[in-house]
Amino acid sequence: MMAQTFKVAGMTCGHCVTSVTDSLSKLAGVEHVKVDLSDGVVTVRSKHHLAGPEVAKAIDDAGYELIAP
Ligand SMILES: [Cu+2]
Repeated sequence: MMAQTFKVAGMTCGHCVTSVTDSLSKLAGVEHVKVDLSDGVVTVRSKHHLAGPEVAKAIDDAGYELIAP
């Protein structure tokens, strides 16, 4: 199990948190997603290292933007 943190732009409310959490939770190996709305930091716990482009796409699909890995 490992944890990675990502900075995400555009999240403003609980709905945004749910959208990003749901999208990232669908990635293979992801076990837990925690979103800190106040600073836009998303922590993902997973069975293996997640590739940046994979994470960026999941966040983009949810309608937000990965601004820093
Ligand atoms: Cu929102």
